[in-house]
Amino acid sequence: MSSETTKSRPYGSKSGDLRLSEANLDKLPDQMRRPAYDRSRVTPGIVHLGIGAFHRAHQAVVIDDLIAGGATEWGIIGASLRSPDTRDALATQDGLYTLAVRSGEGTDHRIIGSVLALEVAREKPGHLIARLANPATRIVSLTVTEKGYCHTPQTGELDEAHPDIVHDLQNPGTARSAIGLLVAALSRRRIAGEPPFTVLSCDNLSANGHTVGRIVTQFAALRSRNLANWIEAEVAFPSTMVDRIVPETTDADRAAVSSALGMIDAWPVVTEPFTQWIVEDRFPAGRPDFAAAGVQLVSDVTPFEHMKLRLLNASHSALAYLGYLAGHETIASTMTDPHFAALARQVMLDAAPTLAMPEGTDLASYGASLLRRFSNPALHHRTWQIAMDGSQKLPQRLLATMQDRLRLGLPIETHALAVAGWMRYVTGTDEHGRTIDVRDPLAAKLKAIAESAGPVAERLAPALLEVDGIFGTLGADPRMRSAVTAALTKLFAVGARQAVQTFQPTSSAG
Ligand code: CS2
Repeated sequence: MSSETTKSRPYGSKSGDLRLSEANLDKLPDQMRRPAYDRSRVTPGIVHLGIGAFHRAHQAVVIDDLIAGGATEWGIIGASLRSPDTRDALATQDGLYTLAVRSGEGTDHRIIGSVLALEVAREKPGHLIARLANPATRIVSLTVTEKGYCHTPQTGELDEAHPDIVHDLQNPGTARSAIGLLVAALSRRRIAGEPPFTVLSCDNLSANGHTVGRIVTQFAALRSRNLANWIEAEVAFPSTMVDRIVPETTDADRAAVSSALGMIDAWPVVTEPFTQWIVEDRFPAGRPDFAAAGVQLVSDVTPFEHMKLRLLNASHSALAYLGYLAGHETIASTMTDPHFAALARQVMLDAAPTLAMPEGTDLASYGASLLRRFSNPALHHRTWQIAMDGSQKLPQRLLATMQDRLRLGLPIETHALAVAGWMRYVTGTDEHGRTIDVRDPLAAKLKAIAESAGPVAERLAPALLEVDGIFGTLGADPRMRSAVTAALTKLFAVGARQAVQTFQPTSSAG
């Protein structure tokens, strides 16, 4: 979700170009919305780790609204873990950037002012740890993507062999991972006798709050049992469900936004009109009045999180792998093929019986709205972008549903086709023999498996299903093996387009 993988190219660096900044706000077109508050009076209360496009189009917008309503003690310090690109682009803009909301009706531009300063952990980890340890920081939120949690996706446990974890255990003062940074700062708070901050994960992990809580505590226990006990007793890790589709910003977006502004914005964010944030209300260190900005506060976010992961993200991933293989560059383009739209819908229908939603939840209209959002022609959301990091995404998006459906005695062909799409994709060669740029922490391992199995479904499917960190015990289930092997056989035989076009869900799909 964070755009740490996005490479910003020098943009608008010609001298003489007017640049978005505090001083130039009054030179923007009159009607353009901008911070309706005095930014110099805003103080930081939140440090956000992973200041990519998603955070800037989602949480930072909510905070911008709240500050405008008077919550001036909740400004954001944004940190990237590794890449200096966002900091470099926004520092000269005083942290200001444009939110461009696109739909079929056009684009709405708004300047966001809630990000007060930016940091890069890798450059000055000590500085960032000191910020986190400062009692003024009451919430530390995260969008570091699934792989940023240094865990085993299938189990949700800390991956103790992860190179960043090994590094951070040996060098707590120069931690690299989000987990190492959080624990270094929490340890300082404890030693100083200060109350901790609340940790707010905003990534698409199952039970994201519980998961990050577990990983942080496991990491802390490797440093000191007392520290781990203190974290367990004192630190709140509310779970959240976050939703907004935010494609990577392209140079064309930069140019279009800058032309609307009449000045350069080196890194605007582009998104859809829809936005949703559901948060568990556990903030012992205080929180802004989220509800005033439309955030839903609940006591248990699990059902909403499952609904989103299993309907939105699951069908997104299915469209991404199969759409990419069928030659579609974007989700909107994939959705123009009615068979792909039908498949996305079927992924959602099949997930429905595995959900336990609160009374009154209308899953059918939720699903229909997702299909409309995916079809938004104004968003250039690349299938390749969503296909990234499949090893970290599959368990909570697709596999959990398959597990539940098998338990309920229901067929799993629809999801098996999506998983087979991922398998075909990670071979690294497309249907025309061209290389696929597979981005995944396990890419090398997956490629080696694909090379030794060859393009033979009966060998490749079982070999990939044995990757324990992804599939766990589900990989050994004969029903799983046969459904995925059958789908992969078809993909190799007729290609993704035809496999989707001829796909018939079993009638008792639930
Ligand atoms: C997408 C998500 O990149 C992906 O894997 O499925 O980022 C998706 O766009 C968001 O979760 C929507 O809220």
